Amino acid sequence: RQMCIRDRTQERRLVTAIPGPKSTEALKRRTEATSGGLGMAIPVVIERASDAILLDIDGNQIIDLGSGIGVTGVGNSAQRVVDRVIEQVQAFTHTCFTVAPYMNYIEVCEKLNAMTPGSHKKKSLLVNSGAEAVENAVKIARHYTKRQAIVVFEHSYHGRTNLTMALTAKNMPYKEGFGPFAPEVYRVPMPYSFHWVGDQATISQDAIDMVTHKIDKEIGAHNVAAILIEPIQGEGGFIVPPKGFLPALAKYSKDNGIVFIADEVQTGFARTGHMFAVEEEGVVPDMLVTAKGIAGGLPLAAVTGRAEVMDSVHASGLGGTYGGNPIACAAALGAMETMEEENLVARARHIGEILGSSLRELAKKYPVIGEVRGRGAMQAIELVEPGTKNPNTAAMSAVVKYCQSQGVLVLTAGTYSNVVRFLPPLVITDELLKDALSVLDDAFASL
Ligand code: PLZ
Repeated sequence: RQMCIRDRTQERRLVTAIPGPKSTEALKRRTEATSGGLGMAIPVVIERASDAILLDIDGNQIIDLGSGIGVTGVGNSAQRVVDRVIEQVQAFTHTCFTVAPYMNYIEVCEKLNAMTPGSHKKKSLLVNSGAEAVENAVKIARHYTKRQAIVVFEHSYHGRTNLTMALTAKNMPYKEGFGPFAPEVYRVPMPYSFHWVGDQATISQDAIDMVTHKIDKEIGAHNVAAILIEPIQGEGGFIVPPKGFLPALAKYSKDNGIVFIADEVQTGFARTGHMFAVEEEGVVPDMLVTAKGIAGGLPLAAVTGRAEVMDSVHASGLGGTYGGNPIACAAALGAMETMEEENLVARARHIGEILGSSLRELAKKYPVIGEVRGRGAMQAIELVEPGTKNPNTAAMSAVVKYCQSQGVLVLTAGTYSNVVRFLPPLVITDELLKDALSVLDDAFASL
């Protein structure tokens, strides 16, 4: 902890403008040295971080409401993660699990098998990124079912590799110019209630009818290997499916021998006030894909699924040099221990209450906020031209920029680029969260 900034308190503190002079200089080198294809949410260079505070090289302390896109739920440089990583890096750094196995890979899989929904026998596979985990889930589902078609949804996001670009909905910036894309991927309607044209009262059933009609008539259910869905869509704009939709999809999958895959890369690990978001409606997926929050910031991802599905692949059909690297596994054990011991599921619900009520208050005051949605510590506001549902990208950019200038980092999202999303570390203090929300209020007042 001394290595971090925990000697300072968790508080927002600005000593220069954002960006300060040192960041401005350093960002010139960024432009010179790094690919222009990379984005940047906030123009500062980070020196240290702890829990929900980022310290930049100019000495500014910024409140982190993004957790590095939903990764540092347990806090940045969380103590149990740091301790276990140091111990592991001194013990050994790499063998490759498929060359010479080690215990902490096995322990992470045991934990995942136990903590994911369903009492059936489960097995896991570890890889490096969310996209790689999604790719492996698709590989395994195809191998198991001996079918090829994959059904995905409007507004979905599953990654940036070739297959996962095909699975992802939004063209710009993710797919533009990067084709051709992988075949046998079929996109079906998503019940996005805020923009749904039909009756809200019957949205869930109407959407299920549309999806199953498309599958039955255009693909053939017997050709579908997997239905893949984020239980709350992340990059798409925190779109929460209406009640009943996920259970109905799971049932349709079961009835038709289709592997039901939940992509919990963004929703996983206590984020939504459940360990996994599918638990809200008691849905038990055949496979569950995790990444981000699994290891407190180290690169790790996993596929956890029914033993008979996961074991259907021939030996050496799955793998990779770094998948389940021992240092990342050590971090995951530290992160999982933190989730349990600090009861981060309950903490996410508590954050959800503060966040939800504050955002709803703001929505009453500022008609530019069209909708507040999400669950637990995963909530967002969709910005519109007042009185309409037309996207207001300009307002989104202005709000984000204002927050940054005051030392609050918020992320954006949305198919229509008009969503401000909140993914705070689950260990953020109430005071820090309330301070950040008061800045957000000022941001809307300044519009
Ligand atoms: N599935 C649901 O949210 C990653 C993307 C950031 P990787 N989302 C953040 C960016 O702009 O690249 C994500 C996700 C869901 C899969 C992924 C992919 O996870 O670890 O980024 O590969």
